[in-house]
Amino acid sequence: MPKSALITGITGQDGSYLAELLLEKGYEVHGMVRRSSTEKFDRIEHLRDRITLHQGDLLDHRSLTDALRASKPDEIYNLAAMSFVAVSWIQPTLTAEFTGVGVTRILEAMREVCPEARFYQASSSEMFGKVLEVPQTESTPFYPRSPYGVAKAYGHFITVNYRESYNLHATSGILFNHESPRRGLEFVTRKITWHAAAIRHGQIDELSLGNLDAERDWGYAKDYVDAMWRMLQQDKADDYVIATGETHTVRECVEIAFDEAGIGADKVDQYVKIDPQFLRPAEVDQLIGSPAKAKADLGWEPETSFEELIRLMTRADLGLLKP
Ligand code: NDP
Ligand code: GDR
Repeated sequence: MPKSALITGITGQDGSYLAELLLEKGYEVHGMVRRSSTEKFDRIEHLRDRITLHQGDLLDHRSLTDALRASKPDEIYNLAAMSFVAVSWIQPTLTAEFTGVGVTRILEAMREVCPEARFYQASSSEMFGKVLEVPQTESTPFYPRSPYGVAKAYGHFITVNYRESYNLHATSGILFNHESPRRGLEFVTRKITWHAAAIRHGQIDELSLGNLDAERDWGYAKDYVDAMWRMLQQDKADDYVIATGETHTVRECVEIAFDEAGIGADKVDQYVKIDPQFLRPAEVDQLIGSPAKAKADLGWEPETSFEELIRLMTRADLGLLKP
């Protein structure tokens, strides 16, 4: 019998790569999608005839139990969330509902329908926020700096609590930023690579950004979904940091993208305008994760460097926008 997996957030960046990985491994793949007046399934269009989709929403308990009953999963990957940090200040309560309490709803549904399944929670380096230790590990205390980070900290602790209270196989993956050509255009790396390509093709002549000095530990989404799968293959559920252990600035990202696009790494100040609307009410400090435990226990290591990542994203956008 092939294993069955249910992915919430299958239409997102990570959901689409994880679905591909699980299909390659012979899984029966189910995805939960929410109803919309216009279907936006671009990232999974190429997989549509190989996966089964179930209507559901993290706000609706009944739809969660129905999706679990129908998919009978051995593994549940809870990737659905309001995932854009900047919007969490604009919709703080909704973010808490989806990204925080939504985790309790799906854990409760799992307890009711399939308590023997294995559960993965998509936790985030945003929980570290105001950094108390560098690099950050599984035992670094949290000090979130956005409503999103606060909601994710709730999601993390409820996952740990259900593991300890009900002996569920519930794992929290604390993933640092990970990007790809499928990244949403509102996130900074993809915004940069898309604009670099559009500037190169003569379609626009400006890129508006916020804090160029912000630093992140950026990896490749394809590498990171492999870590999610590895976590659920462990006999014991646990928490794992997934990161590269390196940090880079937004400015470096622009320089690499401009170089790859043939604009020139030295042309940042010519094209980039600082727009205060992209500054955040509170910024996180220096995020650098230690993947040491993931390497030791899961045999996982990042395979794609930051520079390779930004170059491959830029090439993808150059192709996409080619006139
Ligand atoms: P995306 O924003 O690309 O995808 C989010 C997914 O969640 C989409 O499929 C979206 O559906 C779905 N979703 C949102 N709200 C609901 C809801 N109420 N009910 C059901 N589905 C919902 O995010 P990523 O793929 O980048 O991230 C996946 C997860 O990992 C998220 O939880 C994110 O917070 C977390 N994470 C991401 C990191 C990263 O760097 N990418 C790092 C650390 C954690 P729809 O298409 O309908 O909008
Ligand atoms: P982040 O990603 O908030 O870390 O959350 P994002 O790409 O939005 O921001 C990264 C850094 O870049 C700075 N920045 C800008 N950001 C955006 N979006 N737009 C800009 O114009 C801009 N200019 C500078 C930001 O201030 C920030 O410092 C991502 C999401 O995927 C979360 O879901 C996930 O949990 C975390 O990564 C880990």
